[in-house]
Amino acid sequence: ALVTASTVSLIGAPTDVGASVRGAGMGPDALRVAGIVETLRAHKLDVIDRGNLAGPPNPWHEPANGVRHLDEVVTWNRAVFDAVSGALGEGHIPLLMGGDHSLAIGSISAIAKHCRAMGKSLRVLWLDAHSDVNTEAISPSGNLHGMPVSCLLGHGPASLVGWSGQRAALSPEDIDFIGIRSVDAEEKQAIRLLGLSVYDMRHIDEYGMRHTMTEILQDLDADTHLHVSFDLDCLDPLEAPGVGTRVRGGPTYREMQLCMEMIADTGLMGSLDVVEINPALDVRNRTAELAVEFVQSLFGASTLVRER
Ligand code: Z70
Ligand code: MN
Ligand code: MN
Ligand code: MN
Repeated sequence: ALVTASTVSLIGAPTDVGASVRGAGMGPDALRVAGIVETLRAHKLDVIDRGNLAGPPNPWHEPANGVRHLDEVVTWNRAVFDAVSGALGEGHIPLLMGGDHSLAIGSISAIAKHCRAMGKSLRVLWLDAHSDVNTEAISPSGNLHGMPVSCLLGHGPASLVGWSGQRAALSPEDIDFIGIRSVDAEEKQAIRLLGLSVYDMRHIDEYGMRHTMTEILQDLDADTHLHVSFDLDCLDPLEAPGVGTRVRGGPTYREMQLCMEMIADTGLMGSLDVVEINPALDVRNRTAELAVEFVQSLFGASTLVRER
């Protein structure tokens, strides 16, 4: 493996407060049952499972002022922020096991703060069927798992913005989206206005995963901290049925393996979110098992049988 640090800290955040489909809170244990700890250890990584964070239950309310469960999402993200900061402070690679994708607000805010302190630049790869760039003003659902990117860019509910120590944890050029195919109407305008780099399924269909990833990864340098935010609904639901929002037409198993292997080849991945696995909707834990396979590849367990 080319990763710089060799200790992975697993952080479980068992909640679905940012979603309107329940079940993503069981994601951390589904990943453990699928063998995430043993699999990473087999690849000579030190793994510390820090267990699950504690937080409020899902109150199951309707949205208020454009957002559902704001207080609960804030509380969960505070716990995630602290745990991810702690792992980074020890020189570990934090691996956040969600939980829904709103938890990326806490994890990426902590990572952005750490990168600024270390003088590193941060690049985020957002692997998702959705772009998650809604705000409370434009979201059709009020679900905060559709808004984490906006919060990280400095637009969103005040209590979820500014955690990295600056209004915006990320600038639009710091993030690349991969696999996108479901974007709400006003969200599209936001993407254009912000000038975000969206490598949607149309792009992957036309240019292929290899060309797409080559383009995304070409301008990384040795001082870049690469963060991967992996929403399992990025994959085609034929491969990964255990997600709250299935959107057909996603990357195949092979395309996603290549994506992960090309990320691993950079040797720059310093942190990872694995989110939106919904065991209640899965088939025999298939989606968590698939996630473990892709995490292995991200950590350099190439499926290659010959040297290139
Ligand atoms: C929609 C919204 C979303 C995940 C659904 C969907 C967002 N754009 N994200 N499932 N992971 O409600 O904002
Ligand atoms: Mn998402
Ligand atoms: Mn998604
Ligand atoms: Mn870019």
